[in-house]
Amino acid sequence: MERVLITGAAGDIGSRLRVLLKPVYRQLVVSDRVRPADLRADETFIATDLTDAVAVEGLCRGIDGIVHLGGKSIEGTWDEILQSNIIGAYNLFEGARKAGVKRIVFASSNHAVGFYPRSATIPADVIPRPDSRYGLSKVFGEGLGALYAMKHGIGVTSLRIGNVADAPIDARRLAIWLSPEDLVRLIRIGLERPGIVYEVMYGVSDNARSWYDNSHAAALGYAPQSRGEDYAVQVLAAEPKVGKDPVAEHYQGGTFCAAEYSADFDVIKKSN
Ligand code: 15L
Repeated sequence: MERVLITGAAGDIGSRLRVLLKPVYRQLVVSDRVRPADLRADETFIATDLTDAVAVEGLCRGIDGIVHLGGKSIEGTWDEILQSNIIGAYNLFEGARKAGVKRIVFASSNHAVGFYPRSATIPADVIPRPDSRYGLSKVFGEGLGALYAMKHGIGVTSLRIGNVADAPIDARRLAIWLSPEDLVRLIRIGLERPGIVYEVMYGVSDNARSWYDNSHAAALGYAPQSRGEDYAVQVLAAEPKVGKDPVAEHYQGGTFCAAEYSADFDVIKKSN
């Protein structure tokens, strides 16, 4: 892996990875629709709109591996999600195929499986239960990954990322927190580990309260070094005690599940 591309490089995770992956890959190319405000002189930046298939194909030319973060990273209208995360992701995989890219790490999300209850511990091969149009677009991206891996031989890894931050920010994130350094460990497996065809891993640190069975990631060599539990006392002390939404509290996806919710929760929750 010499020439690695990060899409969505101006976002929060992208900005962190621009710094953390710079010493790892000799030629790091960073891309987004808009130039990151803090772009340094030694960074190679190419402005690209993911909905522009021709431009995306050009962006992929000469690239060995891609970390695809680009698109919308929260819930949006159908048209926003369609343009950024469905058409955008399709253009990215198709551009990568045409350019002969060897590896892609796709930033999926916990929201691809957000409608599992917090009482469950789910493995990587669980049936998707997206909790939003955003989560649905991540299921689509995972599907693209499997298709382009099996049909075109690109080594693809989907990371169902929890929440990337310096520390867990609330009780829910104690279960799904991912430190930036552990994210780099996962990305390096996806880009560098020999023999990757198509893999799904949960993007979480070593969290005692995790809702995920990440044994598949461990088998691929993932050994997280950050522990969510180290922050539990202060996070739980700051957690509001009242006024919580029962749907958000029941499911792993939290408020993404509760937004626009119109089912009969008492009936639905009995099914799982
Ligand atoms: C995500 O997928 C989002 O990109 C991020 O903004 C957070 O909302 C995160 O999930 C989360 O669930 O905390």
